[in-house]
Parts: sequence; structure tokens; C-alpha cells
Amino acid sequence: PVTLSPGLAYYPGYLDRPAQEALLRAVREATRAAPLFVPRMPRTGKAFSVRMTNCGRVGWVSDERGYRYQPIHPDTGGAWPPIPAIALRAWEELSGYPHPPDACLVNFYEAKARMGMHQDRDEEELAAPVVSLSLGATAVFRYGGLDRRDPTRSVKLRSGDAIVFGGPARLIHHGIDRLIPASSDLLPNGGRLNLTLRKVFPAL
Ligand code: MD3
Ligand code: FE
Repeated sequence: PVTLSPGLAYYPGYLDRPAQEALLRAVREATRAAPLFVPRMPRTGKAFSVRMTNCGRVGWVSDERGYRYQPIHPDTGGAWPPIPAIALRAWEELSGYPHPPDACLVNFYEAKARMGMHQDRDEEELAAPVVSLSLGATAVFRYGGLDRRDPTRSVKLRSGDAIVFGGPARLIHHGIDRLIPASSDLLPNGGRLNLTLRKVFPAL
């Protein structure tokens, strides 16, 4: 791995093409039980450009009432499907954390989608890292520091790359500036998927 900053480990090409195809099939299967939903900003209700779903015992949702983890899909009311085996294996190999993840958030970007700079702090267990797997179009990923005004750097996340945020990097600001057109043929229409594995609740 490449250490981009303390606590931030980058694994370019972590998943080979057959593993990317297998993970994509598993995500498509999961979206049959838990369709992509449109998250909305708290208070304003403005729609995100990214669509989402989840796997695992809880999933991250956002609507007018706020951000939270919950055990059911916001539209269907059904349980989230299981976390794909390939994603669980990546967590075991990369997280260094002795318990399985509670949640796998799946972000789907169409060509023009982006994600503004934010921190991930809706998890109770901040001692666990977040493991991210990218599929499809290359994304320009931007990350800064603990203060919103700290200087930022960017790195391209390509199909098959993994990136792990733990320790001093767990609460850094980060976002997706844009996708790079025609950068992958894994997904149709220049789309991108990102899976983030998270331990939400402290282990008993
Ligand atoms: C840094 N997703 O889902 S993955 C998110 O590509 C999110 O969809 C982006 O930011 C995406 O919250 C970026 C890289 C990532 C994921 C989680 C992090 C970076 C992180 C948690 C803490 C710090
Ligand atoms: Fe995030």
C-alpha cells in the first residue's frame, strides 16, 4: 500500500478485473432486494446527485430528518441484504479490525454526480477504519484535514482501487470532485460505484 497521509492507506489495483466483475454482480443482486434510493439533505430536502443503497445489519440513510443508520430500507421498509463476500474479505485483509463490519454503504454515481466535502461521523465506533472499494469510472477524490479549512490534495480512484481511512485520518474532510469520462468499461454510461465498509456500533 501507499501511505498518503497518517492513517490513510491506498491500495491501487487491489481487486483484479474478475474480482471487480464478481463484486459488480453481487451489488446488482443486492439492489434487487434494496433498490437505489435518493438521499436528501437534512432540513432543506435537496436531493443528492449520488444514489445509494446498503448491505449489512444497518444502513446509512439521509432525509429531511437527518443522517442516521437504520435496519430497514427507507422506501421499501425491508431489511438490507447481506454484505457481499468479496467486500467482507477486503475488510478482513485491510481493516486490521477484529470484528466484521455492520454496514456497507453503496454509492452510485452517474457521469455528472459528485459528493461535496464532508466528514463521516455518524458511526459510534470511531476506532474502526472505513474501507472503500471503487468500481467503474475513475473519480477525482479530494481529502483535507480535520479542520474544514485545512489544505486539500486529490487522488484518482480507479476501478479496483481500495483505500482505508483509520486512526488520525478517520475524521478528515473528503469528497468526490468529478468522474473522468470514458475511464472504464466496467459499468455502462460512465457510471461509478463505491462501497464503504463500516463498523457502526462498538463490539459487545
Ligand atoms: C475518509 N464516499 O460514502 S470513498 C462516503 O467515493 C464517501 O463514494 C466517497 O465519502 C465515494 O461517505 C469517498 C473514500 C472515503 C470513504 C469514507 C471515509 C473516505 C473517507 C471515511 C472517513 C474519511
Ligand atoms: Fe464520506
